[in-house]
Amino acid sequence: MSASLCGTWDMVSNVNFEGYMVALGISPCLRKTANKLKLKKVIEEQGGVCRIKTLSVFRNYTTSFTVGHQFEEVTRGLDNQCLKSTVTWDGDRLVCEQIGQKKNRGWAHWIEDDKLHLELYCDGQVCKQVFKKKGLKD
Ligand code: VL7
Repeated sequence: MSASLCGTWDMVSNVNFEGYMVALGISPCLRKTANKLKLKKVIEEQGGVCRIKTLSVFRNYTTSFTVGHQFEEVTRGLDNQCLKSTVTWDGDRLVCEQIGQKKNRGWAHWIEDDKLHLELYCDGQVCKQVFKKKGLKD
């Protein structure tokens, strides 16, 4: 895990979260709640294991993985699917491929202008989220 992704990050923008959630088959009621959330990312690495926590007042979601090793990901509290996920580095992007019932599902993280960027994609929909380091101004 590149040191620069590690830390606590606060969401500053969230584009097409709605489209991504529709592609995941999330109910209108849950989408309405989720769309109002300001998400936080806590990214840590210890002994070769990376942990990404997505935190909110409503629900939290944590995934832990070793880069380059496929793992079983259960998206509990999200769309509740069992996925075969693999995280790799593509240049300076940390990229996850999530194999399951949905086509073309995954995400990519990278740093740009001191911000943490995230693209979440599923079945042709792309959600773009940007986070700033906690405690720093934009
Ligand atoms: C995880 C949520 C919407 C259902 C609840 C909304 C609660 C807070 O995969 C993700 O992160 C990766 C990359 O950083 C690491 O796991 C994004 C949040 C996307 C999808 C589904 C709405 C219900 C959201 C947990």
